[in-house]
Amino acid sequence: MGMPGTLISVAPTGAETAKADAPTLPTTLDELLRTAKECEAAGAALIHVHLRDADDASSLDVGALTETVTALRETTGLIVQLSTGGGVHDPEEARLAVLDARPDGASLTCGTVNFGDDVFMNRPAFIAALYTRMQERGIVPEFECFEPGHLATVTRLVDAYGPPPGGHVHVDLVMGVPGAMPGTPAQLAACVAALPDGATFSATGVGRTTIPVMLAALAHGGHLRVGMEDTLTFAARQPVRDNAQLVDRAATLATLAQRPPLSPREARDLLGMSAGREGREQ
Ligand code: KMH
Ligand code: ZN
Repeated sequence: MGMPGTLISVAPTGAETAKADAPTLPTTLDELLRTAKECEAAGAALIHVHLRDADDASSLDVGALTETVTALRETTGLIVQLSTGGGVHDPEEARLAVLDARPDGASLTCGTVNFGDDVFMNRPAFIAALYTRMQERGIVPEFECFEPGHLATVTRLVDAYGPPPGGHVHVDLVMGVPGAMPGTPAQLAACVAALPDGATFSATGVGRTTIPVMLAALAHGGHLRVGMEDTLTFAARQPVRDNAQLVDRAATLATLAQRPPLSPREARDLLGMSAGREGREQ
């Protein structure tokens, strides 16, 4: 069997950057759909979605999320993953209600973490509530680990509540957040050694850790997340043009590593999503 391809996920918006500071950040539905199509053409298979309200703040409005999930499915073949992290100030109830929009997948942050000048709060009981609600709804979690200790929570969740829908564990290492684990090859190697048996992983490096994390992830057989949620500078003194530029660079590096981008269908197989969400509902 040859080397497996690379899942490229794009996180185009996030909750933190102001549109005024990054004018190509997609913050309206039209902008998001255009970005999604460009990123799919450049090699992305999955989109990690945050919405903004009219004031550019994080929005977890279930109606808008549902409309977005439908529109992304109509206009692209991308796997649609909604953020249940939102912004640091979003309340737990609203974060749980994101799952009412019935995406293919959702992010699940596996612990509390310092986040710049803020704290991104994720209580154990809340993490468990998100996980079990995803199991009921057939929504595939992506276990977001901002700190090495968050990996222990992945194992604890699966041991306590059983496997995720589709049966496969996929972890995303979010590295280089100010206040959290560094985005270094050595740190990535330590996290890879702590993954649960059989798990796959993606990694993203925030800011200037983007490239070392991307290269280290490829070297360890991992997958890539890129996008303006995490990276606004393409190179020294060169702002990112748009999300497709970041996806294109990731696809080029993955191809050079002899692990070209997975199609959305291949990515669904990897993530245990091939049966469709209805087939995974409990
Ligand atoms: N915006 C961060 C506080 C996620 O999407 O699940 C949380 C975050 C993680 O972006
Ligand atoms: Zn996010």
